[in-house]
Amino acid sequence: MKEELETIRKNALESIGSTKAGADLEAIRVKYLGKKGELTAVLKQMGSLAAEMRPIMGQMANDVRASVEEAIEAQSAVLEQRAMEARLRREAVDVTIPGKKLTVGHKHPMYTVLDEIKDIFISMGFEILDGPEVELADYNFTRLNTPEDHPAREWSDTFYLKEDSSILLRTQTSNMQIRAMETRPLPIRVMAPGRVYRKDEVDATHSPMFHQIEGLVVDKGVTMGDLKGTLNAVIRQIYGPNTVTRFRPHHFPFTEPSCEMDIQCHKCGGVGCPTCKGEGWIEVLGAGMVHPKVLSGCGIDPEVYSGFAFGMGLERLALGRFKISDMRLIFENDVRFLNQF
Ligand code: 2NL
Repeated sequence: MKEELETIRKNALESIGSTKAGADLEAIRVKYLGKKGELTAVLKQMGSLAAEMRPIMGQMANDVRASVEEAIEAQSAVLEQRAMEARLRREAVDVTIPGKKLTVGHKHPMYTVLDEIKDIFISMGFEILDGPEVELADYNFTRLNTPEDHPAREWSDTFYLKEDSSILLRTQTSNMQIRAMETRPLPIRVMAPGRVYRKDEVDATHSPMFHQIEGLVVDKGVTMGDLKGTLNAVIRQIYGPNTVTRFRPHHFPFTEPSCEMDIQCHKCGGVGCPTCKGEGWIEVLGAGMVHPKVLSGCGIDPEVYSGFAFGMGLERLALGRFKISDMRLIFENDVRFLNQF
């Protein structure tokens, strides 16, 4: 029996020493110390021993149990330690690796120009409006005195989103001003910048998507004098205090009378040069007194109130300002171009 106990101790300690996982240790405990384990089996033979041998063998069996339990405990601590070390290695963070460099971009040149213009209008008491680019034809055309048979509503010029021509990509930002007149208390001073869409082929001066700035003032007693004074003040802040301007008669369906505003060429002083294509003047915007039909269509009495409105293209302003020769550069987003501003 003594040999049997020694064999159990030897085998148990050997297999404990070579375990790699906690579950294996538990299996060993069951195999040797469990109710049906090898040590228990040996103890069951105690009855057949001489009486004086029983305490000695009992003592030895207890010794074996204690040393196996001790070894299991010790091996369990070793495995835990190993697992912790492996985990630390796996999750190690090298704090000496250099960080990722953040590259900070900058504002697109066109938005530099737009932000300046917004500041000018805000300083004059205008509110800046933002609104939908997908619009009802009603807000884009009909309420701007452009009825269904008007040539400006041709399918060849406008991106329609429905067969019945009722929904479209807005061709101007006037939709926002109509919405403002519908919903806001008078007087109104608003400015609506944003993307507009027309079926134009891409070339140096055209793009099917471009940006417009429109403005609208409605109050009692607003006159063409207010239009000229306001636009002169705005244009002189953009192009310089000594800019010479002129207003030419024009036609828009939504204003009456309508005009276009030119600035005298800053390059040649009006003599004629490549910058102004020999004209001496450069067109900068369209404007006019809001048509009485547009006012009354928004529930404003044209006998009591009057207003002026204007619209200009933002790309053309940015091209002139930064001496950029081709509109495509504005939209291509080539960083070699954009980095220059
Ligand atoms: C241009 C000309 C213009 C307007 C836009 C407008 C808006 C309302 C009522 C009346 Cl709600 N008019 N806008 C008026 C005149 C000209 O734009 O050449 N744009 C690039």
